Amino acid sequence: MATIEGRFTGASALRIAVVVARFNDLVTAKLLSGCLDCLSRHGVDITEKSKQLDVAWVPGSFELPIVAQSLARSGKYQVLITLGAVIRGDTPHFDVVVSEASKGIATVSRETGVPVIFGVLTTDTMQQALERAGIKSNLGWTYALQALEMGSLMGDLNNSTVSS
Ligand code: INI
Repeated sequence: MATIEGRFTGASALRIAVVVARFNDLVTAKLLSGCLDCLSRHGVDITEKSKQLDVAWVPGSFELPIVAQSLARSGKYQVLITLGAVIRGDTPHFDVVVSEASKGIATVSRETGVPVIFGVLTTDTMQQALERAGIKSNLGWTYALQALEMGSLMGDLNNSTVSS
């Protein structure tokens, strides 16, 4: 029996890209800071001169998939993290933005084989979003952990050979 699971060690060997939406950047900048804190504490170089981490900004969550697709297709990264915040109270087309972002991100991940973490907060109010971006907990930290796990897991799967 093989047990297949990701690890949180070896992060310094991963190349990671984070794509962040500027819309609601009061929230997304906090998600990014939690994300970078987690990556750094697991050994990822997050300095300006880092060769293992790139951060791309897009206008809103709707644009996350196309930029994630370009980065995934570049072949430079083992894992991507997308960060956004869509708030229902302020967004008549909430369902459209969330639907396109979530479907698009899932499609990029499946079609390229590069894991793409869905770090888009979908809340009813700004207060709820802020609570998830640092006032209570910071989900950016969790998304980074999930990225390390999936980067490691997919790396192991891609390198493994099936023997009988
Ligand atoms: N983008 C978001 O990331 N969150 C939102 O809450 C939001 N609202 O409220 O509309 C939002 N809209 C912008 C959208 O993502 C695109 O950037 C825009 O439509 C241009 O394509």
